[in-house]
Amino acid sequence: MPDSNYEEILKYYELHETIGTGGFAKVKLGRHHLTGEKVAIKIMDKVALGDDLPRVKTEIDAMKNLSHQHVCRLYHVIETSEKIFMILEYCPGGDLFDYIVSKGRLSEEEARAFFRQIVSAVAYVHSQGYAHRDIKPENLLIDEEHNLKLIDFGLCAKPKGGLDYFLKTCCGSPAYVAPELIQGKAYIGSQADIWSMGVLLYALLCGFLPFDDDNMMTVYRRTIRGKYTVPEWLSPGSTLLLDQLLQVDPEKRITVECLLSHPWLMQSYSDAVQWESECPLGHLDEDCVTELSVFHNQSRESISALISEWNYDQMSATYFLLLSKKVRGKCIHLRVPSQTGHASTTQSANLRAMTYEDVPDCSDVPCAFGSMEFSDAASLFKESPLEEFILSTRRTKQNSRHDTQPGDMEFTLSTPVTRKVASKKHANKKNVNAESALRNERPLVLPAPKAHFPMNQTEKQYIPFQEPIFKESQCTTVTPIKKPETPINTYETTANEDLPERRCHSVDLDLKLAHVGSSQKKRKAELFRSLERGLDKVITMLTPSKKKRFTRAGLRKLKAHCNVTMTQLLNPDQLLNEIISVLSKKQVEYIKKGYILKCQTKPDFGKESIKFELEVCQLDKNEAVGIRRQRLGGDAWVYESLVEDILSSCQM
Ligand code: 6BB
Repeated sequence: MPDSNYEEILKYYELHETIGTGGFAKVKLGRHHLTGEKVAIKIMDKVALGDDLPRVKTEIDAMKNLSHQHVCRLYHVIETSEKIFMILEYCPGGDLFDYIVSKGRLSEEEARAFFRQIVSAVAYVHSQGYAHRDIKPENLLIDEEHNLKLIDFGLCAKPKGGLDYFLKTCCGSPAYVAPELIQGKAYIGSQADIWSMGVLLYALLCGFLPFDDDNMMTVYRRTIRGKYTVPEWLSPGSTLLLDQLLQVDPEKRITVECLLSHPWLMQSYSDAVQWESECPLGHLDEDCVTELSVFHNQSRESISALISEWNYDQMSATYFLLLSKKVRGKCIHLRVPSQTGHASTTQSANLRAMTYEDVPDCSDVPCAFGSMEFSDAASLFKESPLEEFILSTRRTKQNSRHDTQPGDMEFTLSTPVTRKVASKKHANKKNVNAESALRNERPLVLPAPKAHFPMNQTEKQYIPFQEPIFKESQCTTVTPIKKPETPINTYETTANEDLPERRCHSVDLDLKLAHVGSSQKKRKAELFRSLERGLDKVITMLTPSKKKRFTRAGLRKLKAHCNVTMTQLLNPDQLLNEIISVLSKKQVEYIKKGYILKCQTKPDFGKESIKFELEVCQLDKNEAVGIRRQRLGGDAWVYESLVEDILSSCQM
């Protein structure tokens, strides 16, 4: 196993900026030397992972087995003495949650187009014997072609006897979790996924969640009751489908098979949802094999044999990335080492620092390496000390998730437990009163501690959810409860179990965070009002630009995007100075790189540090300057509030 962490990854990839953080991983933009293709690099520190290491193994094992047009592709796994790197498909559209927020809610047509892809992905995952168990908009990414890709298989389960076998580990994100899991019953993984898909469809069509509240206990109670409001804009067809998905009794819930040709999903489509893989691993693409065999000067047979080992090494990555280029109509010539200054699939590393901006394009337009897209601010600067500083932020124990052994007694929550819903601005005010719209748009800031469900000896299943078990006066999240005196079966004790002292500490921390949550709610209302008065928000999604465009002054020219706020100002320096003065007033640390400000809040006790980027840019079709914003780390909700606070404080 290689000792040097970053040296190993740099043999094969350029590393750029962080594009997201989640739980115990950070995700960076990367570029594969040989193909010039962009990739997402998920980086995990083994020591920091601790007990969560099995979760990473679960995710890697599942992703190696899954090959589908709507499942994020795993290309390469690199393990060093300290780190695990997962090199994954790049999805420049970001996640579906942010997309819903940017639009308020989706039209029925757009929701249908997305939901068909979700059904396709989930049907495929189920057909391979897996239940995902954490389906939510944050785990669906949007690729270059505006297609969805399912991510985060760390909580997935593959019951040995097949998907019809019962599972016991209760996991997922509170707002999306099925009632039978909350009740502590043994459950069928595929049925639980269908419930989460119901919550997700509701979020797409409504812009808020069906079972929601500031208090997680209330969320659970509402979920178990299964009653939700039906906004007047929902069509009878959508209402019926939601009813079929959100059936409290899992046996009455619609199955994925029925969904494939459901009338709602068939509306305006002539075919049932296509769930089979369009890219099964068994078949090798002739052209990609030829290119690799020419490149390595080896026979097609030996290259085919090497690829077919599917070691998730440089050979697998190069093959997958070539195939992806071919599918997108780009040329698939590999760059020889002398062109790249980097290692080939077989040669050792040459770590000469070189970016794709340094080298000429490989050929004509379709195969140009030099083009960078909107989200590639990365190429403008390398890793900063600030970044490393943020890297060292504490990973809370409450956020930990781990392996899913059938019979585990723990209730393991998805991390970070962030309830994120759409802007009030977009809610239908006729039907959703201001209070509830505002309440619904408030995300959950609290990471929940694990709760231990007592087991019923005779029934050999968890005792159903009982209110007295959870004392609301004690917590706003699920309070860890006492375990039964006598362990019922061998599954009960897990390596990860928290000591009582530790659990108390977790609750304590959660309560502190709970206050952050409720004050944020009030601030959010204020901020939205002031923002709506003062700012004109651009909510059109950006079409990825093929060329990096700058004005003379080094200002980037960007297209309208949901993350770009327009101003009335014409002078970028004036706007930059204004933002800097507001950041200083608000005690937000920043590093300035041209017109980009890499910002982070000071890590406070009990509060996560929020890391983000603000960039003064020029709008494509406008002389006015704007501000692009991007969250790089920390809670999405706190980030939204903070940035809106900053922007509304700027004189512009
Ligand atoms: C991934 C990705 C792939 O990201 C925060 C967590 C792939 C992310 C991406 C992006 C925005 C712009 C450009 C690329 C596999 N697992 C996780 C991944 C996790 C983050 C998603 C966004 N929310 N491309 N991108 F997200």
